[in-house]
Order: sequence, then structure tokens, then C-alpha cells
Amino acid sequence: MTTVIERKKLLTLDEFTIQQLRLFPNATGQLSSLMRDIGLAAKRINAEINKAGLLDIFGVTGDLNKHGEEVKKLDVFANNELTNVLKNGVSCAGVGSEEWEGTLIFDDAKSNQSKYVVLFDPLDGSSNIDNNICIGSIFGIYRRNSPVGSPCTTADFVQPGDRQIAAGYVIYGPSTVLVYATRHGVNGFTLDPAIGEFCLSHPDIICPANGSTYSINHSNFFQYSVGVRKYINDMQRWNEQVPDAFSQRYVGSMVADMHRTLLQGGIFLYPGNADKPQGKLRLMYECNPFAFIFEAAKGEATNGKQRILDIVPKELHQRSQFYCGSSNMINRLKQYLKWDI
Ligand code: AHM
Ligand code: MG
Repeated sequence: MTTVIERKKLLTLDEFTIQQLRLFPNATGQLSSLMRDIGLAAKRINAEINKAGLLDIFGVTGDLNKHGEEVKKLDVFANNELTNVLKNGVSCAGVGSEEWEGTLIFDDAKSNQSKYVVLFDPLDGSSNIDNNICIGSIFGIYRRNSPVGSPCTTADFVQPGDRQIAAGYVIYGPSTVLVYATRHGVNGFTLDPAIGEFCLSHPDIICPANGSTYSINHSNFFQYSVGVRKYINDMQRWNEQVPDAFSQRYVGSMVADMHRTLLQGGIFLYPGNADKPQGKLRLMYECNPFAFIFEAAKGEATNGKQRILDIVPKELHQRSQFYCGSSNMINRLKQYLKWDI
């Protein structure tokens, strides 16, 4: 008799997306193939980041991006990888990047048949690159409104976040993890370096309704609104009554702060101030993807006045205040933000 030694089943990202296809008989497979393309780009970016200290790829290129920020060499590498992988694939009609002013419409016979456009921040937290701190890539996927068969249009990219079909991020940390969400749920895949595959490690992620961590750049405390300051102060006072009820954690790499918040619960805040009333984070490249992921995981995201995913964008690079995390903590914050109205 032949015996087979059973081992724990490792589901790769490719296998997972194919399994998902079976659940939805009308699916064309374009989204699955898009996720595989993004996984491939993530592996290439990860490989480059891993050897960054050995090659001349730390530091800046000398250019400034659309936001007037210094462009790092790894920003450029990540931007090129994502763009090229999606351009060479069969499921993306065009891309928009935090690094560019406009969008890149692929406009070739294969891409014009694609249903989707992708917006991404190729390497978020890049001010941390040179210090070997976690960084990440963030993406949001939209179904185009323009007719399939023709080139996509700029308007296909400027859609409310609620129109995302899927969104995700890759965190390049002690392990490299790709998390992506559809309306059916959120799943995380850890890169197994031995086989070079993302394998399902965090199935069906749910953000706990409560958490004990708040994440904010404290150095700007006195520039925040009355409501935000009261909220923070109350958490600090709470700790006098119940020691260690709350901890403050702020990596300064959004992907790292959001990943912790997603898995453990908590709240992430990036408020505005007098100089930057909308804060720093970009609606299309950073806030919308995370808002989509958190809502799919039963968390919440608001700009203080409305649901992030309901904001009708005016332009690709607009910024938004961003409060995201455990549902009960966001609801509590909303009570404090009434002070600001
Ligand atoms: P970047 O896209 O230029 O890297 O900027 C976004 C980053 C986020 O990762 C992070 O949450 C935030 O900037 C930190 O900003 P600050 O230093 O103002 O707290
Ligand atoms: Mg960014």
C-alpha cells in the first residue's frame, strides 16, 4: 500500500486566487491575475530592499516628486517594478502612482481589454528606508468606467474609494507580508523565502472592535484640534486609573502602523493642523486603500466628518485627514471630534 505523509497544506497566493475564482463562477480571472502580478512585483521589490545596504541604492536620486519630497532610489525602483509588471500583465488598463503628476494609460491592444486600473504608493514610509525600518507598498484597484476595448481615461482613476474592487498592501519587515481585501474578506500572505512564494498565513482577518494602542505623531500635539487633543489626553488620563490601559506606538511608516492596528486593534490618527488642514496623507494612494481594507475587516475609517470611502475626489493627489482602526475606538473618537465643528 502506498502511504502519503500528510503535511500542513500551504496555500500560495496563486492557489488562493484560483480557489476564489471557483467560488464566483462569473469571474473572468482578471482580478486574480492582477493580484498575482502585484505579488510578483512585491517579490522583486522585496529582493531589492533586502540587499539595499550592499548596493548603492540607499539615498536620494536628487529629484523631487509631485509633492516636493525627495525621491529615494528605492522609490524609483519600486515604482518601475509595479508599473512594468502591470503593463506586461493582461489585467490592467493603466496605473497612477503617488510619485507622478498624472496617470499612465497603457493603451495597447491587450491592456485596452482590461477591466481594471490600479493606483499605488510604490514605497510608503520611504523616509525610513536608510534606517532599515519597515516600509511598504499600498494599492487600490478600481473597475474602469470607460468602455473595455478602448484606452482607459483619467476619470477612471478619480473615483470614490467605495468603488474599489480590491485594495491591499505589502509590508517589508522582519517577514514580508502581502495583505489584500475584497468585499468578501481580508487575507494575509507571508513570503516564504525558501520557495519564493506568498503563502496564506493570516486567513479572514478581522480587526478587533477594541484595541489598546493609539498611533499618532505626538510631536505635533499642540497643532492638533481641540477634539483630537482631548481624545489623546483622555487616553493618557485613563492610564492613571488603569495602568497600561493604552500604549502609544508610532513607527512613522503607515504600513507598519496600520498592519499592527489591523491585527491587534487600536486606532491610527493623522489629523490636520493650521498649516495643513487636510494633514499629510493622500486620499487616493494611502487613505482609500486602508479604509477599504479596514472596512472589509470590520474596522472603520473617517476624515472626522465623513466616511473616507464616501469622499468624492477632486483630483488624484488630494490629501485627507485620516482616522482609522477598531470600530469602537473610531466611534468614540467621533464624539470628541464634535468639539471641532
Ligand atoms: P511618504 O508617502 O512620503 O512615505 O509619507 C507617508 C508617511 C506615512 O507612511 C506615515 O504614516 C507618515 O508619512 C508619517 O508622517 P509624519 O512624519 O509627519 O508623522
Ligand atoms: Mg506614502
